[in-house]
Amino acid sequence: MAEPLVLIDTVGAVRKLTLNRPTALNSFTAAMHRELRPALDAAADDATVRCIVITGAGRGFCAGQDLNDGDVGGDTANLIERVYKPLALRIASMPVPVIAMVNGVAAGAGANFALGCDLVIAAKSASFIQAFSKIGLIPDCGGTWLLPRLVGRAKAIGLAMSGDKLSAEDAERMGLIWRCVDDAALADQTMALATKLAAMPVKALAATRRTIDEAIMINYADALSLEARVQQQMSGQADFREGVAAFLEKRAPTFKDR
Ligand code: T3D
Repeated sequence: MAEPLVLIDTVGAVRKLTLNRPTALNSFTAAMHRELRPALDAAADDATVRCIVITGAGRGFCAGQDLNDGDVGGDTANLIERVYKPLALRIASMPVPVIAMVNGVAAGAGANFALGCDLVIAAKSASFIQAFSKIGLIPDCGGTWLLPRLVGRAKAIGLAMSGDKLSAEDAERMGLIWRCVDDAALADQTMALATKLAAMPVKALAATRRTIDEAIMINYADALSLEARVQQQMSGQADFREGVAAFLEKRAPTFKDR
């Protein structure tokens, strides 16, 4: 039987998805997308999953669209509408935090797929490349939206136009990613972070992502009103009551909402 193109492991409340085409640096094919989307949907629907980690097998994270796959060079708008837009929106709407554990090179749509996750933790030897310009394309998979918001217009345009490789250390310095760690520590530090997030009120963490993303696009007064509305919803959740009770009773909380 053929190897799965997405490996699925569960450790406690953490679901780990590993892109598994290491000989082509885990670049996306139609077949891989056909496994990745259901794997994300299943994680979203599984009440026992409270944090997701996405990584790549072998020496790369993901080299973007597989340039040998049948989809390339055809109806690109259709490919993006059909595949990359739903993928980016799926990540942005996950009910639990999503961590990209970037173990190696992340290029093209692979880089922006990682950057669309809530937290990006990368090995020192990893790198990020907006490879699109080198083949006459523009950043996709959310890149044009994410890059200026993460690093500002000047750096966004520099990265996107040059297509230069950015080391994980520079990516952290620039504010493109959350953390860069020693290669040997990547798996343990990511799992420690994922386990910590999984024990937190994940419904509020997902609402935090949603609200920050929305607040970026509205004015200050509207953002304050948005906070009021979302906070009203959150304060009606069992997790809020549990958090306050645990604080007052000087005990560790047990959060269950999702
Ligand atoms: O219509 C549309 O396609 C629109 C959609 C666009 C979305 C996109 O993502 S566009 C951007 C596509 N990605 C790229 O342009 C990146 C291409 N890859 C590279 O530039 C380099 O591979 C890297 C800089 C990422 C890594 O370089 P290096 O030297 O570490 O590895 P390598 O030797 O180039 O690659 C290793 C193998 O992976 C190699 O195969 P081989 O020769 O050992 O059989 C290489 O061909 C393969 N590979 C890497 N990236 C891709 C790929 N195969 C297919 N597609 C790839 N994107």
